[in-house]
Amino acid sequence: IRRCHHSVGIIGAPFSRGQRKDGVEKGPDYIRTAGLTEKLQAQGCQVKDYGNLKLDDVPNDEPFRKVRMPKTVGLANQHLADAVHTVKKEGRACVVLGGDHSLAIGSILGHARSQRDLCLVWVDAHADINTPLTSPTGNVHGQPVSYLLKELQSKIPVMPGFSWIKPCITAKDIVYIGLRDLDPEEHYIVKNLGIKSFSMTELDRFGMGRVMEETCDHLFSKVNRPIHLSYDIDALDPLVAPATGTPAIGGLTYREGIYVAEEICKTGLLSAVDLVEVNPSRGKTEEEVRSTVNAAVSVVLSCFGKAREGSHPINYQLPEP
Ligand code: Z70
Ligand code: MN
Ligand code: MN
Repeated sequence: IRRCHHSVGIIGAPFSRGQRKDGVEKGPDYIRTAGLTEKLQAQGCQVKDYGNLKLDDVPNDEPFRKVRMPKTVGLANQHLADAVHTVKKEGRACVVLGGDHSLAIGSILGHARSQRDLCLVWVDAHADINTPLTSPTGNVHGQPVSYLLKELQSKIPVMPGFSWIKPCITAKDIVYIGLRDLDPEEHYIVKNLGIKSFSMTELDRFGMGRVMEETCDHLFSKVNRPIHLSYDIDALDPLVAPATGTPAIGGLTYREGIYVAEEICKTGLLSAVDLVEVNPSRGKTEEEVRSTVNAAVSVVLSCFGKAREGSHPINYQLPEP
């Protein structure tokens, strides 16, 4: 069975100001050069590439408390939210290629404009749920979830560049997969709000099969909803995806990483995907860059119908002798 009747819109989001390391802005073009569009088309997807967002630094962008470049990150997310909204209005599944994970703010808010009841699967070594006031680094890529959560609204200060942001999800709408590097304040928030979380410990206990079953049970217990999959490449083990800003040892195998995407695809509910934190400049060798980019492409292909069991056109007929 050919599962993929997907219409897909690709947005390049070369965000880099949500963190401090150069090179992550090159992620979208490396992923394209590896043949993402052609490979999606070859598996039956209809693809429209919306190109890269044009992002500029806002002048005089002083830190707000510790938060770095708030106006620049806020404005970039406003542009991305508009672009994602456009893709959804045109009836496509949206793929946002990053760029750092601060882009999840605009990606999810833009998605929520057309899909009000969306749920969020966050695949990452990190929870990215620091508030501006708990962040140990000031990097917005460690904070995006905090701006999106209704339960944390009272803990978010008014910040330059961020006044347009209104939280659109609640704690019960989120599932984390792959966590292994949280700040104490983040662990407090995740536990205190009761966010469903499958850290590497739960993965070791249950295996990825049961983790994905419970993920779907948690999100779709009452009704089916559109899924926003926010996939940080650093969820994968650094042996598979070393070219990323904050590699964390002990991550998902390639097989586990692909399995997440296959299962999300099989729900038929995938509405938008972020693929973030591919940083070609962080590869120590060409091979490390190739392996990381290849993993990113494979995750997206699996999101949109590529199956390891194989597949065939629905009307296929064997040739007659
Ligand atoms: C830390 C912070 C983070 C990614 C690092 C790190 C967050 N918790 N996220 N790398 N992708 O700065 O808030
Ligand atoms: Mn992340
Ligand atoms: Mn991460």
